Amino acid sequence: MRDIFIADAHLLDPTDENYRLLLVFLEAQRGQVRNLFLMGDIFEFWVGYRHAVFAPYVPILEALRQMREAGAQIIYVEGNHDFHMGPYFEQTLSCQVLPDGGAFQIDGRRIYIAHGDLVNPQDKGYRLLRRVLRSAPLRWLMALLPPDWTWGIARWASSLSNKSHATKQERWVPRQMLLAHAKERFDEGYSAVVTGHFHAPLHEVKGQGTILALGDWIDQYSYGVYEDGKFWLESYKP
Ligand SMILES: [Mn+2]
Repeated sequence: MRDIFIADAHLLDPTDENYRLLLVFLEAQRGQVRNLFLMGDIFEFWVGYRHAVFAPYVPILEALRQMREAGAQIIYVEGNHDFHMGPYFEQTLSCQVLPDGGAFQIDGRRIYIAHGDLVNPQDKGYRLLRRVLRSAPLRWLMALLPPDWTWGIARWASSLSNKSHATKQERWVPRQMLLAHAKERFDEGYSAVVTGHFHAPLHEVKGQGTILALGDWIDQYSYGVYEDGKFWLESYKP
């Protein structure tokens, strides 16, 4: 049994290539996975309601339910596009939801898992926005709006931010920042740090531990694997 780590699929429409391939991948992994770590931004937009889910996400939710039924424990680390995972993830899928990431034990070793959007301590503006978006009042407001409206607002906000970020298309891992972040975690006793968010894969073994940045499920189709005490990255080629 292996552990699988996936991040940044930014799923939107079941007919998209990356969405389709994620379903194929999960089906092939079914029954062989102990822990499935969904490391954030799996969804382009998610907010959890008690009795409703967004229609485009029905196929992936069903695939996750089948993974769960086949014995996988699902751990959801929230991203900057998918948070307030809510009752569907916590109850229906019995996921362990970690809003900010944090500690996780595998085979008696402590690893640190996080989406990666908090790796930069200088990014104060983003941290404030993040706190507001995740605050209780905003969660209540979103719960009061009809799901069709939240979906529409989120798609509109995302089209605005895509426009403003159109110039910085290249994807890179801020390696030094990630190493500094990992060093702090290693000093706290963690033996591995796994993050997503940067859409570029990175795997380094430093004296104290392993650093894994997952890449994405859009261009790289990269994901992390842990088995028999070792971490590595793989790239999915169907
Ligand atoms: Mn992200």
